[in-house]
Amino acid sequence: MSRICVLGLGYIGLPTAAMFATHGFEVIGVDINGHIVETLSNGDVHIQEPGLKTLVRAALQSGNLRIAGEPGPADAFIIAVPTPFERNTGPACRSGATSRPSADLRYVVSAAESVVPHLRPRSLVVLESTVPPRTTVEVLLPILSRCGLSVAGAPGSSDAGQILVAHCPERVLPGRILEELVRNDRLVGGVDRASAEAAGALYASFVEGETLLTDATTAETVKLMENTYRDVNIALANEFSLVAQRVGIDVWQAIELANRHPRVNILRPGPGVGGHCIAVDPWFLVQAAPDVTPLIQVARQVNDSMPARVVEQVREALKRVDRPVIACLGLTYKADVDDVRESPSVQVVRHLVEAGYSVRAFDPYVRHLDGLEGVLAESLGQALAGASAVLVLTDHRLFRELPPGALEGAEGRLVLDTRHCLRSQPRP
Ligand code: SAJ
Repeated sequence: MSRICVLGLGYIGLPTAAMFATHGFEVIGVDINGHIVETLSNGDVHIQEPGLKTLVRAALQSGNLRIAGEPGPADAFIIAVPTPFERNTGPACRSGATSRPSADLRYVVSAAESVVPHLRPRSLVVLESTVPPRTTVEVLLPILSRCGLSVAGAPGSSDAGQILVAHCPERVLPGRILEELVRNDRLVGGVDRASAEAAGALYASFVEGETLLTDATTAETVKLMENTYRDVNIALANEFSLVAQRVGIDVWQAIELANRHPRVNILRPGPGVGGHCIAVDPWFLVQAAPDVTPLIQVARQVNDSMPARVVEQVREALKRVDRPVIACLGLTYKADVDDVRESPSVQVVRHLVEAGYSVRAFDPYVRHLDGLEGVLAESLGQALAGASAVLVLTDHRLFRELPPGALEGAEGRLVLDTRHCLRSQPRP
């Protein structure tokens, strides 16, 4: 197997394409977004991720990575396109019932359709996108079957399918993608044994962790379980922070003390959960079994309610300040990434603006944000000038490393640190 076509050159597809290209494969990297194709073809990289630019440039310069707007012939096709979620706006929701978002598979479907004409006997198709359980079997296989060859695992196909199919979910942490792509164990869910073995062998070309072979539906579910586990645990930390406020204790000290128990490891409370994974994936499990997942659904609601809680805290803290100007620091969903998808920090800023506060927001990784152009400051200094209060929303290194007291300044501004990330003043 020497030629690979990677569909979707985003946070996962691009590093994966570059990784294969620097491990001896001939790779066609495909994206339907003309701007991304053009940027990459010029040797620039549209994603901020440590080491990625260097890796992509090395892959392009080696001649092993070619960027294209549509797929071409290859031995393996890797689908790494986004799976957004759509909020249910049906009659039940309009009547006030709880809306349960579900997966929007349109990009997965069109990527799968685009590879059909290129399938040949022994082609391997790998779905990396995070999807609800049974998507590989119930959505992907029927599309691939249109190629006219027998597809492994598809109803009516012979035992030995001519087209091999697997789901190999990505599990890498934004900010550490390249390291985790290589070091993490890799889940490989085949629609049959031959598919799992072929996909496992492909990833073993660069994965140093173990390749764990299973079936496609188990791999889909495991990926969702991992992110749901984290979401529920963050919700618990957030709920503890609300209890702590109510009983008048410092939640950070309380968590530190509780975590001294050998079997307790409470995560960090904050302004909520963002990003395109943890804030989304639990809904894909709920979608599969809504009546048996009350805990998962409530955890999502707890985390989604956190931006509004932060706004309540700000309102309470500033109620005696006349016409306050608030400097909001950090807009991305977590530290030192450039991703604002589902970011609770952005939601807090939007709520504050809607509530009529005068806001100046600064994030070293964000230069533009739809609808918030008027509040974006170009520098930390510009955000702080004239501010009566500072709200820290994302724990970027730039803010973590500020000297104690830097944000209070000579003016003695009120500082609310939702991430507990600032260096504290030495105690007198
Ligand atoms: N967060 C907290 N408290 C914490 C930890 C995180 O409030 O103690 C918040 C973060 O600020 C952020 C959100 O949760 O808003 C998610 O951040 P994260 O660093 O926990 O995770 P992601 O979304 O960047 O990446 C996750 C990872 N999954 C797990 O750790 C189980 C990663 O391994 C997955 O590959 C990725 O989702 C994905 O693509 O699915």
